Amino acid sequence: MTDDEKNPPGRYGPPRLAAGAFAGAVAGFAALAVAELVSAGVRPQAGPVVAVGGAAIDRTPLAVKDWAVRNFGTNDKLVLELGILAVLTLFAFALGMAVLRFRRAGAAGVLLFGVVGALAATTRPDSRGFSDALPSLGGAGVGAVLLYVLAGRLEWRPARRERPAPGQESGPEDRREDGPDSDREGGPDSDREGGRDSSRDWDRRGFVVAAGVAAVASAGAGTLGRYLNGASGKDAVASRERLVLPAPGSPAHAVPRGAGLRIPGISPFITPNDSFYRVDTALVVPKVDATAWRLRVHGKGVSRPVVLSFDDLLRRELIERDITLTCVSNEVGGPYVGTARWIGTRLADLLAECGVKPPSRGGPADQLVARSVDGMTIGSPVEDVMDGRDALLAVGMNGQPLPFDHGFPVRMVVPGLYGFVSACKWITDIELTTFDSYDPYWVKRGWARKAPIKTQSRIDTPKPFARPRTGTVMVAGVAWAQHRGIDKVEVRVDDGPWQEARLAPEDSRDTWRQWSFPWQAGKGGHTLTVRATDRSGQVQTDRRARTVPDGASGRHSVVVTVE
Ligand SMILES: Nc1nc2c(c(=O)[nH]1)N[C@H]1C(S)=C(S)[C@@H](COP(=O)(O)O)O[C@H]1N2
Ligand SMILES: [Mo]
Repeated sequence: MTDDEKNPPGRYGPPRLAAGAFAGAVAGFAALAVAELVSAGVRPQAGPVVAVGGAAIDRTPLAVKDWAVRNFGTNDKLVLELGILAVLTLFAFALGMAVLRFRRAGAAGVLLFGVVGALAATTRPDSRGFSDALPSLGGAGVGAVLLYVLAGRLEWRPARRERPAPGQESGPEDRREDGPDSDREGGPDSDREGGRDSSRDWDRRGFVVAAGVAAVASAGAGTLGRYLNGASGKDAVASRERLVLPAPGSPAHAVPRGAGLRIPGISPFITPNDSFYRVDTALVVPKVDATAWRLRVHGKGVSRPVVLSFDDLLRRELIERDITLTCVSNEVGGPYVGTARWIGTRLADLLAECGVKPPSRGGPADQLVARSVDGMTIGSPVEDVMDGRDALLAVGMNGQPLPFDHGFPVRMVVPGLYGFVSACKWITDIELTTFDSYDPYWVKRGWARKAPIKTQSRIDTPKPFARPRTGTVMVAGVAWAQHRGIDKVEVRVDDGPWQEARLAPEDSRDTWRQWSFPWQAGKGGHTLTVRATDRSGQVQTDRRARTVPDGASGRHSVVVTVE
């Protein structure tokens, strides 16, 4: 039997158990709000939800991650954070109910969550040490004390006899605060009223007032923390706003006329920055102040290690190139591919100045490991980076300084390699090493060490399950095989013969190529399939492979009904 059954709660106001759960929720809310406020003084990444989320991302099994990206796309991070909050809410309810019986232990339970958050924050790869524990510990401390105090308002105490009317509210002078185990069963005050035990009661008004004050104060602290965290990157924002990119010494040639087809529904040839796909593990986008940014180049075979500032980098020759970036997590027909006009400095030149030689010329390092400010590690073959392709330390994207989401102030871009083995954002360190001696982040999680981009094509229009009219239907899309180039695209209707599509002019072999196919569509359901052939003669395979470990393969099909 619970206390509530033995002692019917007041006929007016919330039942005691619900009040306990509510107390837990208020304490949990206060803990998160205080953690948010403290993290503004430390750094936003040290907040418990972000830290635990980051730790969860790093530990998520591949299959789950793949499923999350497939189902939630770029909302996967939001879903993760909401999931963490949902779990915390359940635990807060449970602790709040537990505190009715075990006042000290229940309140101390909140501290346990603080320890989990602190551990997650201090063991993140970009952790700055003990200070990262402060938001979690501070938040949990406040949450624990608050829960203890609220639990005091929920303790039984004698009801006031002189006000027998139902619905009475007792003043706080009757409050008893003699600890968790002091519930008295019956006792001298016992009296019964209408068959109900009204000998004991708890301090409803005191509880509601305390919980209300705590909730309002927490909302204030949380809002202030949010605001400060939002403004925390202001040096970085200012450094980006001040930045005027120098004119590239080697500008990109104009995109050839007609490389971007004017067909409704086709992806634009150059993907605008704000619709460029984003894939990374960062729950809080790093805001790096360009004036404080440094890039260190060191490691095996680096006879002249350097540390570069952002100005050093801008003083180098800048080149401008159109390059299509592709994510290894892109499913056949998927959206994680885009083309930008990048401005940056040649990575191979910088490496050569540092004394680096590719393995084919006797260099001892075959892997270049790029590290970001948030602890990401990305490994690329030194051979590919130095083989003459336009491997860039990029500072500009489509005429703008890199957006924060895409790696401000500097990122790598290497034509022909999937992003996870080439495109390190927020880069700060380049280490020359070997594939045998070091596995970077994604490789540790089951992805391939080396991953050149697979020849792929996508139908952008018509959309799946479209209902076009009979007659000429324009089928169109994009095909890519970066650094090899696209030679041919073919379309097949149902089980018919492969028919050559019209290729738009090629911008470069590092970019995708648009194609179109005017289809004489007859009534009924039809399946359209596309395949590309690259300039090395490779025909896009129809063998289906999943994204793990080195990129999806297979052919994109779209089913339509012609009316
Ligand atoms: N620091 C950092 N860089 C990163 C990643 C990351 O998670 N962290 N993800 C990589 C992956 S998997 C891809 S596909 C590209 C995506 O770049 P984008 O977000 O600018 O499109 O960034 C790469 N660089
Ligand atoms: Mo990726």
